[in-house]
Formats: sequence, C-alpha cells, structure tokens
Amino acid sequence: VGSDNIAALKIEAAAQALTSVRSGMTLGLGTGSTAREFVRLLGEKLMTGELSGISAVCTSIVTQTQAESLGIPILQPDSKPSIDLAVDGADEIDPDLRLIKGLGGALLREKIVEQASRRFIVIADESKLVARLGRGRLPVEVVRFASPWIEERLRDAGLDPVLRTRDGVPFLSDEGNWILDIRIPPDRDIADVVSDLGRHAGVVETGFFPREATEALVAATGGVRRFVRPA
Ligand code: A5P
Repeated sequence: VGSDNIAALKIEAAAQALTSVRSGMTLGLGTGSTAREFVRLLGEKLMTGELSGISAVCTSIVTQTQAESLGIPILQPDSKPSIDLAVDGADEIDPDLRLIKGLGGALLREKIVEQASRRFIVIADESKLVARLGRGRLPVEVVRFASPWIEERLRDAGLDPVLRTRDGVPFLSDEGNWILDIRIPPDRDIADVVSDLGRHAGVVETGFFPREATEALVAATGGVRRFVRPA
C-alpha cells in the first residue's frame, strides 16, 4: 500500500468514526495525522450544519490549534467535562485492542482524555495492525530531572532507551516532560516491562494503552473493519 493510499485510508477510518458523532456531544480529540483528518471532517459537518452543539477536549496543543481554527468550542479540564466519545489514532493495535501510542508525543494527555471518555474509538489504516505489540518503540514520558538516571537504568535492563529529540534538542511534551523511546525485548511481555517501569520515580506515563480503546475502525483497501472490545 503506497503512501497516497495510506492517506486515503486514514480519511476513510476518520469518516467512519464521524458516523458515531451526534449533535450536542462532548468529544475527546486525538493527535496525529489520522486524528487530524477526523477533526477536519468534524469541522466540515459543523460548517454545513449537519452537526451542531459539539464541544471538545483536546489531547494536544496542536489539535487545540486546529480545532480552534475550525470554530470548535474547546473545553478545559477545570470545567470537569464529561466526555461522550474520544477519537484518536494509534501506532500499533493488537488483536486484543491493546495499543501503542505516542509517536507524536501526546501520549500523556491522550491517555488522560481517553480514560475520561465513555467510549474511545481508535481510527487507523491497516498498517497499524500487529500480532504482537512492540514492532516499533514504546514511548516513555519522564520528568526531565529524572531522565539521566532512568535512561541509564533502562539501558542496563536491555530496553535500549533513546532520548527523543526534535531539531537537535530534547523533544518537550505538552506537559513539559522528555520522552525515552524504548524497545521491548522479544522475550519479554510488554505489560511486565511497563509494570517494572512504574517503579522508577520520574516515569510519568507510557504509550502502552492496555484497556482504553472500546473499539477500532481499521481501514483497508477492501473497506473499514470494526473491532469491538468484549464488554
Ligand atoms: C500521538 O501522540 C500519537 O499517539 C498518535 O495517535 C499516533 O502516533 C498515531 O498517529 P498517526 O495517526 O499520525 O499515525
């Protein structure tokens, strides 16, 4: 599947997710190239009047900027919004609807918003489906002060941490933290690795989303497949 096709598939998945949106809903808006298509299409429906009364909580400053440019009313956490539905992309999706997210660096706010949502639909093209999570790296968000020590320990544990950089300087998350991208060794279970990570003071969150997604819409050339987490 070429990159043009992938771009088209992302739009198909996003369009399919939009059919679950009703007027008056409070939405959680994801981050990344697939979520961006969803927000763009949502803006179109609001423009034509097909949908109205939507408000949204955003998982990143980038998404908030896009949503504001489309006139979507933004809610901040201090108003304690009750979120009906979150829609976001993922980097990897396994057969149990467990995810790796955070290649775009928004994993912390994404997990916060998606855990606060009644329903979370993952939208993706089929290249994101994996038999086993850990094909790529797992992002680990760390407090800057702790990063040097955590990096050393994760290296000793065989997790090959790499400090994420952008334009030659450490990448800063929207919450002001750094990100270490680690490898899950093939002989280790991701859930075990993540539970070990939680023991280090200064690890804030990881991009492993074991139970947040309630369904996934995965676009392939033959159409969009829907996966639902068993209740
Ligand atoms: C952002 O931090 C990520 O979690 C994205 O949701 C994820 O990287 C998927 O992005 P794409 O839709 O661009 O592949």
